Amino acid sequence: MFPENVRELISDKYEKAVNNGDVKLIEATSKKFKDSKTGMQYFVNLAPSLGEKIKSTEESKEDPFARPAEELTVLADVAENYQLLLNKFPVVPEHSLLVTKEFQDQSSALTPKELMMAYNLVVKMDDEDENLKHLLFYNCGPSSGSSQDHKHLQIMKLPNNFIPFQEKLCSGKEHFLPDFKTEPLQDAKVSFAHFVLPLPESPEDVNEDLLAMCYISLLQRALTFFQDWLNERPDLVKSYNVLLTKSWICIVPRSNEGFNLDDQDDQKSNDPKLDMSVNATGYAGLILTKSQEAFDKIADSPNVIDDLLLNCGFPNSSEQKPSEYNY
Ligand code: B4P
Repeated sequence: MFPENVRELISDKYEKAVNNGDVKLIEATSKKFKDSKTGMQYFVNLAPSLGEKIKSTEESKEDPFARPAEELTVLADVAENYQLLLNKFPVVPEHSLLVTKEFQDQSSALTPKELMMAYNLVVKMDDEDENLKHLLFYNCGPSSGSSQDHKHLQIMKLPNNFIPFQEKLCSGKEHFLPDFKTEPLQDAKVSFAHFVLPLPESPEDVNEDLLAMCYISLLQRALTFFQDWLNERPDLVKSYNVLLTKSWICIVPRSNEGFNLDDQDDQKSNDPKLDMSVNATGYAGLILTKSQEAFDKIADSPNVIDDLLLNCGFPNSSEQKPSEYNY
């Protein structure tokens, strides 16, 4: 599906594209924080120049993946119907996209074939000897933080020595599939709902069927929220984030793309709030902001991120019994 040297192919293509100005690496300063309340690690990127990117791309409603530039194309043909492209506006070098050749909707579920491709790509990109780990993610639906409607999965390198909370949650746990007695893992310390399953240690034990069963069982829990909140939020449109590494898979149901202070009733509250949007990466603790003000709020009190993630998701449901899921 992917050549053995896919990491090298991405690296070479990326270097050329940056030198020729075809990829624009967005400059960012980054800092790690730890939330003392939840134990969650955050890696925050402050990228003030993102504001300019947003202004320059706002007018263009064209599908950027319909006719991708040769300069950004790493593999023009993956499993017949997909292509591997460089992200034109990365914050993390070599950030790449797995895109359908023909237009498909970003609100559509991942297929078993796509899950297998995604997993294979992560396995080929990771390198234990070099401590190189990747996060593959899919922003699905209008509130998931996606900006492009053409179906695309994204992969980027995790910061060195950065441990997403899902990794800790799965540490020492064997792979299992949820059933009527066993729920997916959910960290009770964070405020937002999320569903995680550890994957088998050996890639040889991972196949399309296993990934599809993991995905469906997690998605079932995520979609329950949309049914339960129908009365309170009739405007809700099904949206969720999928996060995948070599060792775990996670789904996060989403209620809002971002948090807008102007829309809130509780403006009287003195608690600082973050006025920004998040995509799947946020739910691994990777936060991207273009505003110094937001960065300072986080530095002052990292727990504001947990509050943001709750406002863009749903309340943690780890206390709920399995039978209460009825989707
Ligand atoms: P989407 O799923 O639609 O949206 P997104 O990742 O949230 O990126 P967005 O475009 O909204 O960018 P943002 O300002 O939030 O993904 C679309 C992808 O296609 C993006 O990666 C986009 O850059 C890329 N793209 C757009 N036009 C393209 C073209 N013509 N050719 C090739 N690729 C194209 O964030 C800016 C960047 O930072 C994005 O790359 C984003 O993915 C990345 N990012 C977001 N959160 C991050 C984090 N926490 N850490 C590091 N990087 C992060």
